[in-house]
Amino acid sequence: MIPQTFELVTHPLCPYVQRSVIVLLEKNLPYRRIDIDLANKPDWFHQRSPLGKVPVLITGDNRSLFESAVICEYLNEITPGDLHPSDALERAEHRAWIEFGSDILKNIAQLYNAKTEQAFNHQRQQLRRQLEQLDNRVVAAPFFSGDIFHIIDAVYGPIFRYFDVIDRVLPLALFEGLEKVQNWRYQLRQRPSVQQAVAVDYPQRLLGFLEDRGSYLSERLSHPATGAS
Ligand SMILES: N[C@@H](CCC(=O)N[C@@H](CS)C(=O)NCC(=O)O)C(=O)O
Repeated sequence: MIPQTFELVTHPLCPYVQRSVIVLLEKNLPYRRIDIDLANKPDWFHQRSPLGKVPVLITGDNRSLFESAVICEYLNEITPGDLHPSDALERAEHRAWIEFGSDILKNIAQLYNAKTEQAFNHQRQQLRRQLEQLDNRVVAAPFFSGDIFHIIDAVYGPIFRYFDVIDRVLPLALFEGLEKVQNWRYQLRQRPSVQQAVAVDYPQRLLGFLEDRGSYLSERLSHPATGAS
């Protein structure tokens, strides 16, 4: 591999950014974050990001790569140590469950944007079903497939982090009885790369972002002791 310092175009709250950062950290790759305002994207960003989304990885020779799953795969391929299983079918399964993780993220966004209690509860049920599906699949001893940390673990760390923050203010009880997923969530929370993928002010920033959605969850987070859920 050519020695290089990567630049990663980021947003402080983005879970897709976090998975790329976790892989950079797991691979001990030097990188510099460039946080941008997604509500006011700089002109240069559109040249770098055809979909207008973060993360974008800028390589040492000034090429750009977009889409977090692709960035993670690339970083994995150019460095020693494989963050995917060696068996082809197991590797493919990991990729499938990574896609499942992206679907969970879409449902989380729908949960925090839901305008009514009914829509919120519908999304909560969707997420609960997805966590049950995960519970049937995950090994969680301690990671998705056992004792080796893989890219898929980098994907789920940021997913669980949402609930670490929300549950402190408004317990959603999404993980109740799902012991394997709970254990996996706990193990990922202890992983230094997962912890270091966000700044120390992440919980306050996330809560501020959620409270500004003008949604049912915004209202509940602002007044957690009132209202039914
Ligand atoms: N599929 C993309 C999703 C990335 C994504 O949705 N990023 C969000 C922030 S978390 C974004 O940049 N949104 C800006 C926009 O859609 O305008 C990936 O995996 O990289």
